[in-house]
Amino acid sequence: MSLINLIDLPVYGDGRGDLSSLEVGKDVPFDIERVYYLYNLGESPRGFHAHRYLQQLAICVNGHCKFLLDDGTRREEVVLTKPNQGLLIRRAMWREMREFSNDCVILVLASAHYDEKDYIRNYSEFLSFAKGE
Ligand code: T46
Repeated sequence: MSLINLIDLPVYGDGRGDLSSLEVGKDVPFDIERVYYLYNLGESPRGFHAHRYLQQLAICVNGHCKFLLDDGTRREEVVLTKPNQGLLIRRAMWREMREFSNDCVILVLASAHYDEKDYIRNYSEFLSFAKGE
C-alpha cells in the first residue's frame, strides 16, 4: 500500500470561481480539533519529525510544494499542486516538506490540539518507535 494517500475533495465551480468543502466522516477520516496554515515559505525545508498519535490532512490551497513521507521502512514523495486534494498523513509517519513555490499556502487539519510531547523529532528515535508499532 502506498504511503501517499490523496483525498480528492469536491469542487463546486461556476462562473464566479471554485469552492471546495470538507466534511468530517466523509472527506476527512478523523474529527478535526485544530487547523493551522503555513505561508511565507522560503527555501528552508520543514517537518523532519513524526507524530506518535496525530493524524493530519494537508492541503496545498495555493501554489505547490513537495512532501516526503517515511514509515520507517519506505520513503515516498508527492508534489501537492491542487487546492482540491488533501494528503492524509497517518500517525507514526516521518514527514519532510520542501520546494515551496513563492505563493505556497498549506492548510493543515489536525486530529488533536498542539502537543509537543506527541512529536518525535529525532530520526533514530522515530525508527525505534516505528519498529515497535
Ligand atoms: C506537521 C507539518 C505539516 C504551535 O505552537 N502550534 C501548532 O499548532 C503548530 C503546528 C506549531 N506550533 C509552533 C511550534 C514551533 O515553535 O510553531 C513552531 C513551528 O512548528 P514546527 O517546527 O513543528 O513546524 P513544521 O512546519 O516543521 O511542522 C508543522 C507541524 O508542526 C507538523 O505537525 O506535520 O507542519
